[in-house]
Amino acid sequence: MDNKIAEIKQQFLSELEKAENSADLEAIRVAYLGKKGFVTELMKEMKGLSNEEKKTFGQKVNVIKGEVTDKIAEKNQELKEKELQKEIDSMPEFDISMPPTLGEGSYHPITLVQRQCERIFKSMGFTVEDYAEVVSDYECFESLNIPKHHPARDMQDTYYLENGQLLKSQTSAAQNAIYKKYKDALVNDGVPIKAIFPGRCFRNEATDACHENTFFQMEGVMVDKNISISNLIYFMKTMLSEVFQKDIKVRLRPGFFPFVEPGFELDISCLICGGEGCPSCKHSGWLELCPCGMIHPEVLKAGGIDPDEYTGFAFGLGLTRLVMMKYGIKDIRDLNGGSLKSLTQFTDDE
Ligand code: FA5
Repeated sequence: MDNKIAEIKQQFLSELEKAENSADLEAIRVAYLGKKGFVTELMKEMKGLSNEEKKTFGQKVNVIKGEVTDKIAEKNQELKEKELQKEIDSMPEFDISMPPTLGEGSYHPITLVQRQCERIFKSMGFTVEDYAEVVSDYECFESLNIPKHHPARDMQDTYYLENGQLLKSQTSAAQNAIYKKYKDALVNDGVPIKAIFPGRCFRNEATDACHENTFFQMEGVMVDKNISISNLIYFMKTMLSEVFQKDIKVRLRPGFFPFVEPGFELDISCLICGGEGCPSCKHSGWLELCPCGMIHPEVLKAGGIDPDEYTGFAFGLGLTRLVMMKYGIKDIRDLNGGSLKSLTQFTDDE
């Protein structure tokens, strides 16, 4: 009997040695520990033995059974590790320091048009200013001749922060700081203030095809002696014809803004429907693009500039709407939607 146990053990070890994968191992397990396996069959051989012999033999069978079970478990672990290593080895090498192999990114259409406008205005002697998105009530309203409780505030449903500051609802919020920054050069050296300041604006708007709660404007101001409305019209027309590379139909309507006097609304003929009327232009054929006007004397005064000596114009171009017109984007929400499929089709065409 001892010989038989030794033989089985020997045979088991040599078969185990040859097992290459978990399927081989399972076959060995069944061959030795299964219902009709070598180890199980050994128990049947106890039948003709005396009680004392049964006890000794039983113990030996249990030992080999335990050994076979442990060795199979060990081999199972070893094979699993080997299989994992094989899988790792077969994977392509990944170098974390390599640049991504995805296609090249592209600029957002708003960035493209903003940069184009910046280039055009720079070529006409304007500086490009950057300004904060969180501003004070003074910057956004009071310095612009819109005191507390003025009804003009109702036009811009503003996000106020708990600390009393607010999310800029119009790029005009930078006007006061720009006047203060350049007034000395204007007064002492006769350098006109010519600045544009593009920026993101926020209003608690119900969104539709032409309104978003987050959108871009581009403000522009020019202050010097004898600035008139003709200067304003010249700069706006030059900018629009450069952006669209064609003659654009514009119209001026009277418009009220407390920080300009007189004030206008500059509309352009809707380029999406060709002026026929569509949801993008609220079926009017015209798109309100650029409110503008002559800077109110009180606003100049708040910026430290003497309104009796200097005059100026200001405009607040709806940059997001300009982008819609330029690229024929029918719904403003596509611009904030983050869909790379729609946004990556724009390239800098200059
Ligand atoms: C203003 O914000 C004034 N600060 C503009 C101004 C500047 C007037 C300087 C005079 C002198 P208004 O609220 O109309 O005005 O907005 C200006 C432009 O921003 C609009 O013509 C429009 O093109 C764009 N705009 C306004 N609200 C939205 C919105 N919710 N979504 C997208 N564009 C908008």
